[in-house]
Amino acid sequence: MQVRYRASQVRHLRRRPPLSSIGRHIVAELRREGVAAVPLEELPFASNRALLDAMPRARQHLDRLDARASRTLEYGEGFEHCVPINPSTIATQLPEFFMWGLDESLLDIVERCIGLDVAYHGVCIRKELVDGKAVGTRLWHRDAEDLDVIRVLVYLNDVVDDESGPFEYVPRHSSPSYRDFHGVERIDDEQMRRVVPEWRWRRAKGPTGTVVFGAVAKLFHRGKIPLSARKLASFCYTSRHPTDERLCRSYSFEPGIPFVDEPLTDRQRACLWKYQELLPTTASRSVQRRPEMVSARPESQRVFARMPLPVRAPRSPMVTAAVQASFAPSELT
Ligand SMILES: O=C(O)CCC(=O)C(=O)O
Repeated sequence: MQVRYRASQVRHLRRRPPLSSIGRHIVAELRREGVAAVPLEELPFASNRALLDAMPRARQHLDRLDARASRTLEYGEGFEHCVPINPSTIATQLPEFFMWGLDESLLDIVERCIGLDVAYHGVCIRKELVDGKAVGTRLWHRDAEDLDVIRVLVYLNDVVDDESGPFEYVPRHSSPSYRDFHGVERIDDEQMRRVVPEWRWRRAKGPTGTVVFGAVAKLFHRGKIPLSARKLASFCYTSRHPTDERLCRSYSFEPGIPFVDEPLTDRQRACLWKYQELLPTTASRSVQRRPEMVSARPESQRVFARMPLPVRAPRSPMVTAAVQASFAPSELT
């Protein structure tokens, strides 16, 4: 698998999109540190204005949500620490968020990081519950949808201190592997301290509009337990042949796709991966209504439950050697 993935990255080298200087900076930081945090206004993205205009509306939506929102959740499990806005609501009332994730300049950066054509799994807009619980993505983990997973977080409120629950991570150069935890599946702070001293942990803080790029399959990270209701938009990307399709689907924007009534370029459509067929046709666009829970896929084909993050199987020495022997085929290798 790894060898085939690397070979595809090598073939993709010729097609790498060019980057702006800030794009090059982000890619370099992801390679070095695994995380890059930049203010939204420093990103030369055509859709920034629309996103900024939509932010107050998103915050209002989130303010109205409480723990009862989980009863009408369009996602599966994995939301015990937060309440999200449903994908169909985003598609119809906050499409600027979904479309920002498809901005061609953002896709260029993500494509350079992954080194392959990318699949966009959508955006999750959510608010943390202030309950002090170490659950879900508040535990230390590496994302396992694919060999490379890029998450782009946009803070919708100030996250300038530890109490606001910043994205916390162990930088790539110090990041352990699952094997270092000897089979422990619930990696809380105490477990992490045993393997990586706390002074090596980093926190991505910043005011409203801070954009955090994370190579989240390559480093241990978590959302620090907040003392206030942090609000966040989280965008997710993998290759188009992810290692764990079920995990990709469990937390995806799939229920929102039938309501995306926006013009898309061929590249943007292709980034929707296996969901392109769910886009409304021109004829059906005007009759789409926001439902509480709808997907064009039959129930039997939908997989909602977010699976526990699998512990990655140790690589065989032969595969490791083959991968190390090859030259770096992607920006993050
Ligand atoms: O909430 C955060 O800051 C981290 C989110 C996270 O770890 C994830 O989505 O995998």
